[in-house]
Amino acid sequence: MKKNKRWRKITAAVLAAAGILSGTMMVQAAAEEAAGGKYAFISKSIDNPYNFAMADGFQEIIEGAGGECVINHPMNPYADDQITIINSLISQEVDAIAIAANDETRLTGILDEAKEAGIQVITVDSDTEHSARVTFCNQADAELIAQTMMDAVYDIAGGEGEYAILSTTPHATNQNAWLEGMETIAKDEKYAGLTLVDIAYGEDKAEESAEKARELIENHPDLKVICALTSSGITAAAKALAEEETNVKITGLGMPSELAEYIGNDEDTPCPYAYLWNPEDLGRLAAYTCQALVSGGITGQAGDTVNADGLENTPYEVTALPDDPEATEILLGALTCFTPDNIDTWKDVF
Ligand code: RAM
Repeated sequence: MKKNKRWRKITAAVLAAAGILSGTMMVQAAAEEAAGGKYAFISKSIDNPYNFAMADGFQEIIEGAGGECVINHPMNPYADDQITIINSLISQEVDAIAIAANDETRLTGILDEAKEAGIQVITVDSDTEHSARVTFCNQADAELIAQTMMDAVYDIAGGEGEYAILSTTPHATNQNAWLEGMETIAKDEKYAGLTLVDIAYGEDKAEESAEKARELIENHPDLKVICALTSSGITAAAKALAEEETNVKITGLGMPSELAEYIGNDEDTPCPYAYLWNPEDLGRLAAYTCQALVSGGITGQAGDTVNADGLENTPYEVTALPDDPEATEILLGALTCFTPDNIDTWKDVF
């Protein structure tokens, strides 16, 4: 079946080159192919509402166009779990894989195999080595995220004192990019009064993240702020802080629907404010990108555009990475701040 589809694409291309098939017919053929394809989404792990939100957005667009959607949530946020899934998807002859990578380098071999099998591979949320994927649907600029996090810590700590960072695993590309960004920004004079005392890894799991938050409070009696770069971690840690009745505050990246009860201005509420992008839209953008690649509408090169009906910034431009002009990404947009004033509205959105 896969070969037939490829053959259709090749036939259409040959006919078009010979001037036999009109441009409109080409687009139609491509759209039909994209609509009928089999599209896979691989999240970092199960037990994380953020990943379900991304998967929902992805599925909505794929099935809305008549495609088949295969959603995979690994049991653990590790490369090995994702490698097993990718192997299976190669056997299933899917047309495209969108993956939130648990590891920057360890997926390269298996993703190369997927590409050799004719599968379009993109990353979303968390990137791999650039050669392993065609393009990356990036939620927001890593420097912007890092700057936003540092400024939140600075503001909540009152410009001075101890802070800690709660991450997921030491291998997650997105977490590491934001972390490194924060460490660079922290060298600026403005942040000289702040001291990073610990980086904890909660594996994107509720229990582990809560446990790490408790350890941070215990090990650092002068700790003022925890910055959680993980949506499942921030909620679990916020709950732990509320239970511990500590003065330590938390901020970071979190889903408003989950965090709502922990956001507030009063002393007892652990989170003054937090940030995120729309994870459903990120999943939708990944789906549109996969469809455009499978249909041949784009190749993932800089200058391509992805039409994403219903998304705020459509059409989305494929841009070259400043540090690797051969590689590209597609930026979803900016971050939204969830405050005591707007949380009641946002908690019903995602
Ligand atoms: C967690 C994951 C994900 C990250 C969000 C903010 O759910 O680590 O990759 O983007 O948090």
